[in-house]
Amino acid sequence: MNSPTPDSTHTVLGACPHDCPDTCSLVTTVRNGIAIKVQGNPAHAHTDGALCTKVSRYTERTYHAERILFPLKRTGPKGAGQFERVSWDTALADIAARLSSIVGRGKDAAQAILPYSYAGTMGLVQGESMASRFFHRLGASLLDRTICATAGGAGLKHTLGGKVGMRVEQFAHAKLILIWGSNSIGSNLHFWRYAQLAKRNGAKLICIDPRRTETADKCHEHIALLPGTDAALALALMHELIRNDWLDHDYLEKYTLGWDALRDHALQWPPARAAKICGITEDQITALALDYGGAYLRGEPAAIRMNYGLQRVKGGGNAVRAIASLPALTGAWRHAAGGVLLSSSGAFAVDRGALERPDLLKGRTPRTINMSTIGDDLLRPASTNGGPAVEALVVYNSNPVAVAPESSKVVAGFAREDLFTVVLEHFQTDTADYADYILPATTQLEHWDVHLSYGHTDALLNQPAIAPLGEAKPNTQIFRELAQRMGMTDPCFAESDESLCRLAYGDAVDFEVLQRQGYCTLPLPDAPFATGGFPTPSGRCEFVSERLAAMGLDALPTYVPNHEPFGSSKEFPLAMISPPARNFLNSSFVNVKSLRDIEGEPLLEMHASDAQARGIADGQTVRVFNQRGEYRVMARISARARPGVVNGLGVWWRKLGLAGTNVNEVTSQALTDMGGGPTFYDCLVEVKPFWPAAPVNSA
Ligand SMILES: Nc1nc2c(c(=O)[nH]1)N[C@H]1C(S)=C(S)[C@@H](COP(=O)(O)OP(=O)(O)OC[C@H]3O[C@@H](n4cnc5c(=O)[nH]c(N)nc54)[C@H](O)[C@@H]3O)O[C@H]1N2
Ligand SMILES: Nc1nc2c(c(=O)[nH]1)N[C@H]1C(S)=C(S)[C@@H](COP(=O)(O)OP(=O)(O)OC[C@H]3O[C@@H](n4cnc5c(=O)[nH]c(N)nc54)[C@H](O)[C@@H]3O)O[C@H]1N2
Ligand SMILES: [Mo]
Repeated sequence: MNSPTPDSTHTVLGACPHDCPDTCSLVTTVRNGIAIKVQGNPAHAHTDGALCTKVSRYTERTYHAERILFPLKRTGPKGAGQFERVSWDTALADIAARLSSIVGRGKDAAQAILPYSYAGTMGLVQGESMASRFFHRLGASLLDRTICATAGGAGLKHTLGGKVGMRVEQFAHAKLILIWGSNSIGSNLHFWRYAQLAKRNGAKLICIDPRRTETADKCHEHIALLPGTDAALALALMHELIRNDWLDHDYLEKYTLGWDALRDHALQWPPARAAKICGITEDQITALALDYGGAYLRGEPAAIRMNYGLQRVKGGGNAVRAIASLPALTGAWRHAAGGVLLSSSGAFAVDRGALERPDLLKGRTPRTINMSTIGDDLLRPASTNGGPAVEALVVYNSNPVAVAPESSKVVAGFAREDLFTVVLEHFQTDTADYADYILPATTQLEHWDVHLSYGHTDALLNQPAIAPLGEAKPNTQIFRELAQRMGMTDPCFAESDESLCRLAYGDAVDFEVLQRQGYCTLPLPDAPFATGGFPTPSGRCEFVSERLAAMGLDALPTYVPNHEPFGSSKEFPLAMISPPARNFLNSSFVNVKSLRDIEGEPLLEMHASDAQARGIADGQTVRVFNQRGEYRVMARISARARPGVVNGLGVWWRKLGLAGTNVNEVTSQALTDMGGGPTFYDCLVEVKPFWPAAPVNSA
């Protein structure tokens, strides 16, 4: 905001980089070159001057005593976490030599190199700009970045046409809000503010979630369905809307595709059928239909806030399709405060081509590896995955050893002695423990970036507030220097971070506005689909999708049972979900002590009946296991868990959890119906008390 003068205090405008729908506008106070405070920008409507507990502690994370401040080279066995300090020169020269020796083996050999990254920062510049240019120029394997949202993303695309929907601020004016698969208070706090405004104005709030979350506590009703059964519930809702003729026939006629087929399909889903599958009562379904249909009859706006929690199961894409279809049945889209929102990121015109430069592939078509199956992929021999075995891995903005499913495989892959691994990080994470080199990366307070949001429709700019700590460098700079050492002379490798920030939106966003106020609101209509205009091929809300049919999938939104359906295994009778912990952000912040202290220790919430049946007492250490593995955790007997479902909260760092394990020991690498996404919440387990004296496999 104002420029630094020596020995003075000034503030700098930034953006929260974390993988969260809120993407807050930040104001950092800097005194004598040190960031002393990070606050929410009061001028930014969505942030409203307030931050979550995590990010309000951002200085604690930035100046953490365990920040990686120098390049480190491995000295012990893989995974032991033993490193020595080396110079940038030594590290970059060795890494460049190792990568060059792979590339030099001939045509397509570079595919043995794999970048692995996700949304440690959501920044468009410190994410896939210079990094992608570097890997494209090499001809390295491509990474399919599926670990979070691709099933739901595909579901939206094949229904509404993209990651589009209601404007989040409009939720404040809704009269009915379904909070579907979202713990808003924990993971989308700034949306919750709008929901509360609506509640104060008389809106009814209904939470649909297997877990009784803190959000469910504050809603008028909670429907605790079994994980992975949302499509059955949505189809039964349609059944009731049809049976009662709570339908906007004019909207259906003009702005939807395939209504007759969907109608026939939904009529096969009477509430009794869905109730059995969902593990809820028929009355709950008919009451929900009355609420949704009633809003239509009264001419009141009904809004649905979905989140990605519900698409981490085999039928995740279809579930999103079924739910995203609902507003078209009642014409809820006619209201600015009606419709559905899962992600708003499709509203941003990001010039990814300019940032990532896929043209540097120069006609080569490297194979693509799905990040959600990294365990299997690292263990695959040559030629079984469309190319050579992975020999070099460059990890940035991600902690796969903690967050990827089926840890035993992931750990075995990372432990391969013949794998050369480079990790760009702030901290010595579980993944960094397996690195040959750890390279110190800057945090958001130390670098430039530009952001979109998947929970609102404002673009943001992040300007550096302080100089890089120690010898840390931005991801972009690390790839620039590697490119230079590998003889990449294209001018695109010399572009500065500030230029990359300007490139991201081109003329679509006014950079001067970004610089002046930190954010820029996209000019969008309030009721985007009031008269159709969906970005689908037909321009309509597509109940029937030709594109899905062409891919051999069901053309209609369908209930697809889980890979591991509840009740299908005697050996592993409990369904486990592992939703986010409120004070962590995936595995980020687990090492910030004040936040870890709030979370206490890794917890497994269990219903009293399930605990009693297993002789488990509250606070006791338990083993959670299945055919894939076992992790240890403290049992919390709690009404937050419904019978039959256990909630393993948060992705803890393995080394900070019990017995060096976390929830992903038991999750599977099976994928979703569309989008190739992971199925973290489609997971059957058994739970037993842990008796230290007993042999581990005594179950
Ligand atoms: N504090 C905090 N905030 C976060 C994150 C975090 O780790 N911590 N993670 C961020 C990330 S990466 C993302 S992708 C976003 C969104 O991430 P999401 O994972 O969508 O976040 P939540 O809204 O917390 O969780 C979804 C809710 O879905 C519920 N759920 C699980 N299975 C099912 C199901 O089958 N059906 C239904 N209806 N509900 C189900 C869970 O109990 C949980 O309450 O949040 C982001 N925000
Ligand atoms: N069991 C289970 N597993 C899950 C989930 C779940 O709900 N249950 N959620 C899944 C979801 S939704 C997601 S999105 C994934 C998330 O998985 P990841 O994207 O791997 O997210 P994080 O665990 O937050 O790890 C990000 C890392 O990036 C680092 N980082 C941050 N900024 C920078 C930077 O500027 N430069 C560099 N070099 N590094 C940086 C951080 O220090 C951190 O260690 O996890 C998934 N895993
Ligand atoms: Mo995510």
